[in-house]
Amino acid sequence: MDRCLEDEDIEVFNAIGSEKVRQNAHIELIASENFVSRAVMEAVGSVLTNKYAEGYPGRRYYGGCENVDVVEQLAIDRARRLFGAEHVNVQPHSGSQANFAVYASVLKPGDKILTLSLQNGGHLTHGHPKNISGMLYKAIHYDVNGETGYIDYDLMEQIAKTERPKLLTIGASAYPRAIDFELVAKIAHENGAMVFADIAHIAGLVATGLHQSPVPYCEFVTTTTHKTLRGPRGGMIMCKKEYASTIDSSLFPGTQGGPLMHVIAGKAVCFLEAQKPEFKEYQKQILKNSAALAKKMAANGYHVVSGGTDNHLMLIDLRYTHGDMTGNDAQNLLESANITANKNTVPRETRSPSKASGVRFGTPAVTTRGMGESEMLQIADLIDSVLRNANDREVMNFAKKTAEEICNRFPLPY
Ligand code: DSN
Repeated sequence: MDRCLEDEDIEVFNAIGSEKVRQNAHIELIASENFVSRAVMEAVGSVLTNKYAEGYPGRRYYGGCENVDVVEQLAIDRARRLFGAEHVNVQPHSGSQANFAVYASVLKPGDKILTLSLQNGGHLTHGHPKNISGMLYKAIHYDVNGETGYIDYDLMEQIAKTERPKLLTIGASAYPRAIDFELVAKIAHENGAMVFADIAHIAGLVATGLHQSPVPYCEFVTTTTHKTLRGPRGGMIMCKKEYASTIDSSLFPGTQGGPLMHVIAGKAVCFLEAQKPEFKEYQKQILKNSAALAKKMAANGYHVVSGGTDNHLMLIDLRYTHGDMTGNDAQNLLESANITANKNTVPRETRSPSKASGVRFGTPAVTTRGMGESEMLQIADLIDSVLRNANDREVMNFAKKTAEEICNRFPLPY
């Protein structure tokens, strides 16, 4: 029982070792991924994984919770301070769990929700027909403007007026522009809807004041903690205090059992780190890197959706430059040159989500490694040479070697 991982399970040990090598040797451009600090990693790999703690600090269904109570309360207090939230629940295992707990707290099956669809940059949990949010509730969608790529707030208002949804959801996983949460809340409230902002992607930008915060305007705000926020993989809910007990009981016992206390410890550490001045500098660099990458991609002839980016990510619509290449083809080609990204649907998509016509690039992870604008220019040129020379083995080998060289200059700390 007390053997180390290598002795106990060589297969898992080796897979973890290979993953370490992969993470070190690849340029990570998946917009929703990041590398946690050593302190977060330590907290998540701690003895707290052994503890059951159903309930909330001071109100548990198990004995021996005095230490995990400290940890969870720290996480709650730090998150409240960081985002200026009236109430925080740090127990959601993921963003999807957080989102479902919000829906279940105030909606009945059949209630109407107005959201941005997954295809146009939203998220699976924002009413996709194959997700529980789309099965239980009647999801209707506003959209991004097909020409500009910006959210069409006029359309949102028009639909809110005619359809009178109970909840309006704002937030995205593939939207490169700043969101006007104040305007969205106004549209929702004037039309009898509550408003729910999902800031999973931009939480780090919001926490540091670089993007507008939805917290003052929205009844509910959810986030994951592992994207721009750079914490452990998990979720969180913020809400106005009148919804505090409804949200808490919707999460536990409503939709989850025991919390993952080791992950909550990692969240607490992440919220502490996010209050430091260097975290704001880090977020600023994410934005600079994103702008530099998008600008160079455009200069290299690519169609950057909406003409650029205000945040950590961008979408490239390949149909303008590589008519026959799907997003999936591009993802695979880049992967073979040690550049990790993901295929993505784009506005006015013409292909299925499994093929897609675009790729999404994000800069949180490369910025964590210490890369700056000059590396972004180099990476944009690498991407270009890979996508233009798919069948040229020599170019592909050179691109892979260059990607490895860039990575070697910015090693991960673990
Ligand atoms: N699937 C995540 C993303 O990559 O954006 C969101 O949950």
